[in-house]
Amino acid sequence: MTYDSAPTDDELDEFYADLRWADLYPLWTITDELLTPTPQPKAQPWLWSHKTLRELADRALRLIPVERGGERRVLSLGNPGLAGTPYAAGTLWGAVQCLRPGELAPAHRHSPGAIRFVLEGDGVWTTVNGDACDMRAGDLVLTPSWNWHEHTGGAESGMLWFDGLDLPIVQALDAIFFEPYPELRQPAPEIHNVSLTTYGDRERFVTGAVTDALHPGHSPLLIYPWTDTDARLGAIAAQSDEPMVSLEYVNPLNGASVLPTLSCAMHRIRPAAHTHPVRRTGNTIFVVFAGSGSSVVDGIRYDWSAGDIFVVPSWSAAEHRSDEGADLFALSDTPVLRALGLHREQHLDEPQPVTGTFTPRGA
Ligand code: GTQ
Ligand code: FE2
Repeated sequence: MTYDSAPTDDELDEFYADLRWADLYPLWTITDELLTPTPQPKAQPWLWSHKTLRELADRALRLIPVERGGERRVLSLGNPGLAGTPYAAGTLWGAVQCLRPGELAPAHRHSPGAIRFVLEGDGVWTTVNGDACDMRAGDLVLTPSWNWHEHTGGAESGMLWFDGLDLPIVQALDAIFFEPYPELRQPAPEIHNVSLTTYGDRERFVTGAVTDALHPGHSPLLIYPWTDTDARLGAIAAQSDEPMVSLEYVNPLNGASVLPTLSCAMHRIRPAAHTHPVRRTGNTIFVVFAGSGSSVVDGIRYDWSAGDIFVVPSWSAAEHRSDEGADLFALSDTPVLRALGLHREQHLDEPQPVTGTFTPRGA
């Protein structure tokens, strides 16, 4: 074979056409889109305001029944950068869900794992593999992969909770399975919150630096009541002069993240505090549970208050500030990045210059 160092344009055109015909791509033309110096997530930093979420959830409550097939009254956060996919970030599903009083969201199971963080209200319980977990504002409830689960509405109305799932990860791994339970509901348990009675006296938070250990299983504790989370945050805040104190909800048996794919944390920002900017691999959804403040993400300021939900994509620099103090729930895919040796973190020395402010829909 001789090597032609001066091919003609026609030869090259024909060659590239034949590559396309043969379902082959020449890497040398796409190297810089594929092997970017740093992560370039398609998802953008974004914020959904509580006002808009609440208003549209109320209309869904009025207009849409919950039935087998549709399964859930859920409004999923669709990141505008992801062009029509119902995902909050490339790896994370985030949504708000609501139920009418006395309503049932029928039992099913699926390979994606889910967490629920209650924003407002009271009276709903989620039955997870036979264990009825009561849900009140600030509680975290787990429905791990392949566990049967249904939601039952009590007498109260106006309940709204945040759903987080690893659905996009399981989807990317082509490992989605779904099955409806043969009946609408699992047998009604006589007592509720059995996992809490069983494991509730064990250590179930990691404080300080949030560094989840890895475990392929999920936490056997299925409910983390807000009263405990709040008390623990208060205790560590009293001993710390950091601008923000954090705790991660963990498996009480081994200190691992609550689900193999998802880590859940609660951050308490002190009044008049400003956190140091940091970027890390992996996506995070922040749910503002209490208070108000703002976050600067890649130079844009996102003002937030209770009930707002915002996304910080992988490798975006983020810092938070609050005047009155605030509690931020955070859901991330960190355990996956750690398991695969892809976790990286970079602390920035200086606060980011702010070049603009974000206006959420409906503001
Ligand atoms: O409540 O079971 O947001 O199956 C997405 C899928 C919630 C649920 C979601 C689900 C559920
Ligand atoms: Fe589900």
